[in-house]
Amino acid sequence: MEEKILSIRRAAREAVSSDATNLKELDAVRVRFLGKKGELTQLLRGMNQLSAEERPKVGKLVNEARAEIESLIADKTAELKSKELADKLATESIDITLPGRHAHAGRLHPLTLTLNRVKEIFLQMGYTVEDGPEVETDYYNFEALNLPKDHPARDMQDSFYITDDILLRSQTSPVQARTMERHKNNEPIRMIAPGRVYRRDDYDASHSPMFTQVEGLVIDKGITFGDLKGTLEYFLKQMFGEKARMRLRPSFFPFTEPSAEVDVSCVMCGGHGTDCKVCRGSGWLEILGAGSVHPDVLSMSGYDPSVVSGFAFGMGIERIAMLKYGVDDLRLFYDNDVRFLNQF
Ligand code: 2NL
Repeated sequence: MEEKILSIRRAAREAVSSDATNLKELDAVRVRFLGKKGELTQLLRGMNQLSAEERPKVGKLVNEARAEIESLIADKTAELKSKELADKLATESIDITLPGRHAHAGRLHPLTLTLNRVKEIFLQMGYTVEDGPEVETDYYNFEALNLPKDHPARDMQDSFYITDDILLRSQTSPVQARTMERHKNNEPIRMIAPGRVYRRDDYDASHSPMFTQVEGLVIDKGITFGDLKGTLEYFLKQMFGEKARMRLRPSFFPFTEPSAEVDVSCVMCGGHGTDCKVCRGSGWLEILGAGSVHPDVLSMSGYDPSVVSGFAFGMGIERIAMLKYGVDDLRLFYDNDVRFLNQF
């Protein structure tokens, strides 16, 4: 038995020093001697056949053998690990002179940038930002805004109808109508409603069946057309710079009376007009629609037009972004070509 243990120790020394040239082989050696079916373990199993005097003696020898083999393997493990690290360092060298890889940071879309600026300007004036559903009922999209059933804008050819009574909103005004309904007792409102709107338009350089609109609504006692003028002039100067001038032209919307088209002096030529391609020589650019809220629109949503009055306006964010950034085709905003988007 003692002879057997000595021979196992010899064999283990030999195996650790010559058979194990890497960590995997070393583990195989460990299993061979110390594993569940290993040579030393087998020996321990056979000990119940020994006499009572021999057992502790042999047990001690086996333990000594196990301790020696374990320590041999531990030393060899450390040796192999440091050898592997040294090999790695020698073969996997890093060229620290290589230029770094560029990390591309995302950025905000030009329409988002423009919308953020519009929101910021009105938030500074104390407006709230409201939103509502893009799938609307005929009532909120048209009826509540004084568009009677036979109005041409309600033609099936002009809007995306889902059923006879449900459609994709063609303007953000339903958000205003819903907000007015929530307010009672002629409470004042100062709000903007930004969001996507849908119309059955062509898709070309200046039209899209989906675009981003911002509408505004102010209701209070004593609100006049003069308040509208002052507000929009301030907005346009904030948006396009102090030099920007404003012009109103009479117009018509079913939901406002009187109504106006709002022009801003050309952002390209400053209003000169001469040879200007942006304003086509006129010096002016149409930028907003606006007016005093029609009394019927107020009463339809629970306001008393003999107590309060209001103004409202609407603008297309794509058009403002085109003018602000000098983009001549609105489709560029939807293509999402990163070579375009990276420029903002
Ligand atoms: C436009 C022109 C406009 C309004 C929108 C409005 C909303 C309510 C009451 C009265 Cl609830 N008016 N909105 C008024 C005038 C013009 O939009 O967006 N052109 C692109």
